[in-house]
Amino acid sequence: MITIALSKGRIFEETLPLLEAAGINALEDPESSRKLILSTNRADVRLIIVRASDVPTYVQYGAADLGVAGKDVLNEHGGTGLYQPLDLNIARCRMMVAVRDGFDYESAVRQGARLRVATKYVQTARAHFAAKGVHVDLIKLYGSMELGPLVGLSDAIVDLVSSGNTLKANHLKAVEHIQDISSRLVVNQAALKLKHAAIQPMLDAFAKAIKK
Ligand code: PRT
Ligand code: MG
Repeated sequence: MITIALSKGRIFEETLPLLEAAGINALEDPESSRKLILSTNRADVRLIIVRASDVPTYVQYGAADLGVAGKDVLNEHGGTGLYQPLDLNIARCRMMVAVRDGFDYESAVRQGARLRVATKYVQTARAHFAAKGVHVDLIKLYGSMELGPLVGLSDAIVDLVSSGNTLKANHLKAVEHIQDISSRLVVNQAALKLKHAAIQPMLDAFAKAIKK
């Protein structure tokens, strides 16, 4: 049995065509089904539905053989025990620093002010500001980071931006680009050896189907 870990929403939707290219079709839709284990047209392949940030953990421990996870999530997880053979080029967005419209980020940084930064991406934020030599107090949040600067929780946020509409709607502006983000295929290293005959053809089919 090959188990593939996916999260609901954009990753599931954008992975479906890649699965199809490998001859794998989900028999249920996670948006309408409450099942967490979904069968496919192939008796030897199943999908499990987990939180986006839990995908690397399921694959690391071998509870799933394969998974699809954003680079943002992999940066936070660290990637231990994971083989990352393919950038699937899906769920693309940008990791950015953003502040309130009126906030003078440049001079705050120039004056060596200690910035308060709210984020779900603590490792990414720590590495980014350390590389710039900017002192920060990191405040860990689990979502809706955009609220932080509006209610005085923080000076800045580190968050993902795709259309920019969420920043605009909340009177925030992006002031720094940290990294381009897309989702990667992750593979359990032991499974790749033990189930090589089943997994390698899937990797080949995914690689061929990736849109540049
Ligand atoms: O939602 P949940 O808390 O369950 O988990 P999650 O947010 O980690 O999962 P999900 O499914 O929302 O995102 C899965 C992956 O999609 C992320 O790990 C990213 O790699 C990728 N991705 C691509 C995004 C976005 N685009 C994105 N725009 N993830 C989140 N966003 C959010 C962003 O955090 C911000 O709040 O969308 C908002 C901004 O969008 P715009 O279009 O208004 O700029
Ligand atoms: Mg989300």
